[in-house]
Amino acid sequence: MADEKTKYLAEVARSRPRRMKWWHDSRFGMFVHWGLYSQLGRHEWAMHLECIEKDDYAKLADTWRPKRRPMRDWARLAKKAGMKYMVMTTKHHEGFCLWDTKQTDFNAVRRGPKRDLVREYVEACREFGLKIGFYYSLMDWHHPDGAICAKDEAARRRFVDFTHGCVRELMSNYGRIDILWYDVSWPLKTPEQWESLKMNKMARSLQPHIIINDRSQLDEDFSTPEGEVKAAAEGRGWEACMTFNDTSWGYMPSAASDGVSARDILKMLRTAAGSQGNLLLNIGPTPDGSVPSEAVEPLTTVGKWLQTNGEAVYGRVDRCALGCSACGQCSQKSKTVYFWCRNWPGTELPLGGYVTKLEKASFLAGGNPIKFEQSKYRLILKGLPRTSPDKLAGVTVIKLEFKAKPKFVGGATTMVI
Ligand code: JFZ
Repeated sequence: MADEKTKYLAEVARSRPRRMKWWHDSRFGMFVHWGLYSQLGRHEWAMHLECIEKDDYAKLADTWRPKRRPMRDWARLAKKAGMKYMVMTTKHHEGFCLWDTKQTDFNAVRRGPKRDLVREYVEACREFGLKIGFYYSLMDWHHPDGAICAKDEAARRRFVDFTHGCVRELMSNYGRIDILWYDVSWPLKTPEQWESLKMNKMARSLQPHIIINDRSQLDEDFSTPEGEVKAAAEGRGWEACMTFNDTSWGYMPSAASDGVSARDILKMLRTAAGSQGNLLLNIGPTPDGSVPSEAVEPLTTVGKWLQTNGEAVYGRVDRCALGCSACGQCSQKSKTVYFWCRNWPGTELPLGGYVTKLEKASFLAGGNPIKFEQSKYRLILKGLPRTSPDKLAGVTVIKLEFKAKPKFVGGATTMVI
């Protein structure tokens, strides 16, 4: 068994660079949390937090009436925002399956919506040229064995068969799927209990190119820091998932006032791009599936910004140096450093620590050249406008083309030592 796992993980690691190239190059995706909880508008954990009885909660399955193909609006906005892929909750902790499943009647075809919402989602992604991810919660508050499976072997057997059955359907019935995004593996404590190895092998046999996250108790392809944009160890793919309101993944009208601006999103995106990570930014559509209002303007603005600054974001990036100025931070591709200036300094911008010869400085948007002086540890950009040229979000990217991949020696202390 240990042998089989080692062999599997080695095989997965071997094919990983080929499978994950598009994902790394994409950098930016849309997460969508949409389910019965959207009708409550009080967080996707409302059933648990508010101790709602299972049968009472299940009534929400009959009152849910999404409008016609709302996923097209999500996909259109994602595309406009410069996002390259989507991940939608096919089943969250509440246990309601958004697809046409044979594993349970608690699904969108049998109950209120009377349609396969996963199929509509997949079609919308394809229509707008976005890669397709399925979020699937292992934890299930509705399934009768979902909790007792930890203590009762017969229940575990049934629940694992149910889980694998769900994953098999999702991997079989919708054509090519690009990402399998598992979540919360409570209450089983080991991948052996979940039979994760068997489950993920099955997923990979049905979708050989698929990328799987790290929440089935096997490390698989990438890490998923949550609530903060934080790099995993070098060489390990990572994707931060973030909400629009710091509170809820599901629709929550009152949380809109804690909103996230285009400028905030660019900060997250810079952190991701600077450390070879991805950003999966969540929207929680309204019960009928409309895009939540707080997401529209910021995402549209970010999309406009990316039209002229995308080069600093998409594609193969290196990990970049930290701390050459308090006016902004960098992303980097080999010999080229992109300095994302958030705190515009006025007509001069000094950058510390780059000791490789700079050949050219320019504004990434528009391409106008910038004059500069370089001494041993300092680079001074000159003749800049008095205010930030970027009127969309006040984030101006300066492209610095060095003679070679730049060497960086951080901080004045290096000169003293
Ligand atoms: C989970 C869910 O409970 C939540 O509702 C949402 O779907 C989110 C994307 O994922 O929450 C988690 C999962 C993992 C961690 C924290 C919250 N974690 O690893 O810190």
